[in-house]
Amino acid sequence: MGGSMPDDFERMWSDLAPLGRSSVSGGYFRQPFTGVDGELRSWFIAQAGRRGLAVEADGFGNLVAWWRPDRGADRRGVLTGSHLDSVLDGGAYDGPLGVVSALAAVDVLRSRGFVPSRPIGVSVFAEEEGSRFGLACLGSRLATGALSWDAARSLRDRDGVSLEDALAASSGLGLELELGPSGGWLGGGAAAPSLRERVECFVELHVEQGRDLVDRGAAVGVASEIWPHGRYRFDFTGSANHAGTTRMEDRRDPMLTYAMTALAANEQARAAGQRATFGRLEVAPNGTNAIPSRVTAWLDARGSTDGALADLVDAIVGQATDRAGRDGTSLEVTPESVTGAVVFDPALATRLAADHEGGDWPVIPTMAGHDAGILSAAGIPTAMLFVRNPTGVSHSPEEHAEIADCLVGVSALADTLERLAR
Ligand code: HGY
Ligand code: MN
Ligand code: MN
Repeated sequence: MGGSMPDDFERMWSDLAPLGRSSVSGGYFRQPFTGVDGELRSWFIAQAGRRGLAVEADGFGNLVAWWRPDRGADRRGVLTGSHLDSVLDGGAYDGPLGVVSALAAVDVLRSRGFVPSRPIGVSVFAEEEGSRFGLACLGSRLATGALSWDAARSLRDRDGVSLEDALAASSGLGLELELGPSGGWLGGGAAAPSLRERVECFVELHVEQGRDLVDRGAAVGVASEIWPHGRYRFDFTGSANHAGTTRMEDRRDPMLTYAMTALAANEQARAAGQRATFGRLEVAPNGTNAIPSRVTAWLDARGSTDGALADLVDAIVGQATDRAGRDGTSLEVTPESVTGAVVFDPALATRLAADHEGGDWPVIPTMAGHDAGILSAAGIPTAMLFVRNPTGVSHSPEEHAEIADCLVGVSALADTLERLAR
């Protein structure tokens, strides 16, 4: 153990509360490789130190704090944890709840006198939301090899800063990161064992991002699957012109094509029982008294199956293309990331959900993406626990979980780790 007593759940939660919080909206801006990210990482490293956990970094921004038992330290570990970054103006729980709960679960296990027979790691994956570099689960994709460093290094944020430069600059934030990613994972470079070789299984605890657990009257649940989802950039190009002097019939206005496409996306998704959202827009030149020359919009689409997702996107692109023809504009669509269906290990989900005081935990699907989906797709047996969210609101300052439910979640995670690391 480190020199001082570890903080409990509520203390850790209140430590994190001010970090990256907007005084205007009350929401969080915790973008990766920024000053606030450095504060979040320093906090995590300090918490790991208080528990005597050994922190490893991998040069991609991912961290793991290991509880290594005297016997079994060489065995593959049970990994838990989540992420500390947020969407723009996000809630407090999406990500941090999984990290704080994991540290608190280690404390619970120790207070029970439990000694694991294999290492237990608490992970923090970088840029899960893709809020800065556009690609969700960036850290876990790099850690598993789902994305190569060569493909990732030149990703750019909205100010044109590359991922490579952002990572290099983060050394000035007091982060204990190894720089110069080499494809190895967690501190060893290219010759290090891969994630799959070091990790037996992964469990991510997460705030629920819908109301399924509320409807079922359950404080915690287990994930069955993640819907396929993707991000698609729509570049609508037209012709800039004067807002007053250009006759309506002479215009080539990309905003019109975009507007109709947003309506079409909503209509198509409703009709098919799927999800489609345009939540980000860039307009050039973005002047009040000029017809825009270009509108760039990002579609987030999610479907119940890979085929349903492909059909949904095809239908939206088809309507957008027709409309562009009528508006005299042009459209280019670029899929920026498409993530296939993830079905979590059903035997593991059933095992973790069964035989609890008060009955089995519900096993439910989610339409949100997670690092757990990336690790599962990499062949690592993976499970997720969800904690009830009273309103189901997420990716918003309104996101919430009651403290009593969070503590049930900590205890559920401790039980789960005990089953896996016994
Ligand atoms: O966007 C998502 O589904 C996730 O919350 N990152
Ligand atoms: Mn999220
Ligand atoms: Mn999340």
